[in-house]
Amino acid sequence: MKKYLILVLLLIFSLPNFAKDGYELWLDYRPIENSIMRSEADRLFSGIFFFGKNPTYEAIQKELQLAAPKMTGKAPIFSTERLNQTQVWLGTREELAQVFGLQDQVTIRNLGEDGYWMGPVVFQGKTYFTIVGNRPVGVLYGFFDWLKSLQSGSFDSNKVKMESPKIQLRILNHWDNLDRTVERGYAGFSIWDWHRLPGYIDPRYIDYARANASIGINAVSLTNVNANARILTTDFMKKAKVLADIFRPYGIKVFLTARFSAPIEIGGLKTADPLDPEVIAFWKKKTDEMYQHIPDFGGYLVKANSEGQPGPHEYQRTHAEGANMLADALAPHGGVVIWRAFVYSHEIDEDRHKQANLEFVPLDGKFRENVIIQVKNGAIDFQPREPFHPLFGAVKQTNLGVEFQITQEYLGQATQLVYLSPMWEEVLRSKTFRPTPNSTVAGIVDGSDSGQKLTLMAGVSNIGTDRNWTGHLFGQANWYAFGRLAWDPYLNSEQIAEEWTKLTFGQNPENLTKIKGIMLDSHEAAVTYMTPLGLHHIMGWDHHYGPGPWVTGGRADWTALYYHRADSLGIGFDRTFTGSKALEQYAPEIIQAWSDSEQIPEKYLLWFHHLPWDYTMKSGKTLWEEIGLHYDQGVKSARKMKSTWESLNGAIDPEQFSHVSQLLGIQVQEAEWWRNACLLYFQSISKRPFPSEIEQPEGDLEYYKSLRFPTAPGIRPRW
Ligand code: GCV
Repeated sequence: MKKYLILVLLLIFSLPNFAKDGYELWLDYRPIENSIMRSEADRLFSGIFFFGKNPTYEAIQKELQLAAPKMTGKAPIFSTERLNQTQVWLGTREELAQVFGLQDQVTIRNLGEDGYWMGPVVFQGKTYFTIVGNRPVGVLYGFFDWLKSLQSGSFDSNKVKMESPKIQLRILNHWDNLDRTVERGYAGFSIWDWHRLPGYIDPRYIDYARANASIGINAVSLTNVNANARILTTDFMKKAKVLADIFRPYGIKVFLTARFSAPIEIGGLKTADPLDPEVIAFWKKKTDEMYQHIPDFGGYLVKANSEGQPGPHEYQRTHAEGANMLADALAPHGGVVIWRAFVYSHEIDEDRHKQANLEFVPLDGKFRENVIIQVKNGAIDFQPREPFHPLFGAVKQTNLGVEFQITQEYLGQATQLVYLSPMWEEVLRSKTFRPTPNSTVAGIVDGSDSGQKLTLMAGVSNIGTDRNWTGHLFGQANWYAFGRLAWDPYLNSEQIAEEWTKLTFGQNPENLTKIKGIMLDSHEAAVTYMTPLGLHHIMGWDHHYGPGPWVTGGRADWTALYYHRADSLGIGFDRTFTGSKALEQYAPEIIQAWSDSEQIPEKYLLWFHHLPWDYTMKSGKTLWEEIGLHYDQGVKSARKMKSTWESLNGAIDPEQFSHVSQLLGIQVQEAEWWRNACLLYFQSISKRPFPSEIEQPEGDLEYYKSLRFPTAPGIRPRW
């Protein structure tokens, strides 16, 4: 028997690496390379005891059945008694009450609903490695953390580790339509197969839940914020119920997007006025029915009065009146309204940057407790780089959550490697100076500065039916990083990159350094070849693929000209006191620093200032020259990413290598395209020569303007 086991082990560890197509995500569970760690895992996996029985513990068992053979070459053994054969204890604080003293019990209780404690527990002279949570889901989170530490070689069975998430609602927002197209989706179609639900359960649903739980994501909004009321019909509730049942053991709650005009569209009413008694009754009935199907339904996510979506303004009601009406329907069931602050209208003669604050600041204190306002990280729209949204810090009595975009609508879609964590980190660490002098966006969002009770971080999903889920393998890193930052918004991007890289590519330190380096440079590189020095919203019309600084026509606030304002004199959007005054919406410390073109960080320069082409930059060069140098530098950075990657040939899995290598080839071409198109366009306005030290753009402006992409993904195709 022993001989046989050794043989199997040898076989597993000596097999050539199977090509990796990315389906397994970061749950690939490679053989543990460190032999001491492997025998430790072996010992622990040979005696696992659960102090209770529930679907979450069953999920843990299944996960271990999958992981252990890959990590150690052996199947795990689940004990039926808690002492003799047992090495590991798993259970909730209540289940393990006999083994913890009062003080420990209090410590664990203070870790909150989703927290966990893990470490050694000595009982009758024997040490048991123990993972304990206040709820089974806490045990699940601890279990995933434990597996991760075993794989990365950092596990120490004598150490105690305690964790609890800093944010309550860690939610993915899918912009998935019911016909399975995905708005701004670049990884195939929606994974929600509405047509075959509720009868058919795609195994992906379970793998999706596993992946999310492993990084602490605990909520998902299934449908596009540009909503279809049909999702609230009984037929669709039955379908959504199946997904909710699958996700429940993994601690994931389902939210749905509520179309404000649903009372008219599926309720047969003449109005959707939030103060109308029939409308109120419609939502109450709808919501009660929802909870019959999904007893732990999370609530509604709403985009109202924005980009053509219906909302309370149609009835001269405020966002607060609209949100509160839904909140009242949800409150008896413990549900939440997530109301988006992404509101702007081209009919209002005001800088789009200012519109959310103009609408929401006067409503401060008017929203119910179970309403949270979901605010994009910046005031425009997920641009490659944005200063933080001025709503953070501007309200005192309103719950605010932050919305990041994991899908790379403006950041290279699925052809480019752009690791987004540094960008999110930059926003989270931004000082708002309000409500306290040291406040940051993270401190507002996690409640530590704002004092808000309900907290949320949302990420617009980049997931689709592509075999590797995210189109680009490195899109997985962004999904992973979002989960980790939603758990702890103070984590740093390098640590997250390191975790993900080890789980995806293995432990080799040289590979790790190179891959991490590429990831950490990638966001700055993309900003530099797309929108340097605070330029923004200059991408292709509608599909947003590639450059389009010449885009004009139609709604002014959807054109590039509106944002870069390049003319014969200069370039940039004056948002200071001589311009739109959007800067006024920030704290005085920021107003003071940023209204001065000499003091403002150069990365935000043209976001807030319109400056002459010959303006002298910190480098001593003119603004025009610096624009050219930045675009050129961006291209060089992309080329460097590619050449570093090429040096990994033979050192990592060939399928992973080739997939990324090809895409980096496209990325370099796209970087050159951005540089050439933007510089040729801006030169046609500035009428200045290119700095001699930069590569001169190929082609002419007319060529770049003539490019069309009728099959570009992410919008309903039209050709
Ligand atoms: C879902 C941007 C995108 C839209 C998206 C919108 C939003 O404008 O281009 O596709 O719509 O943001 O966040 O609501």
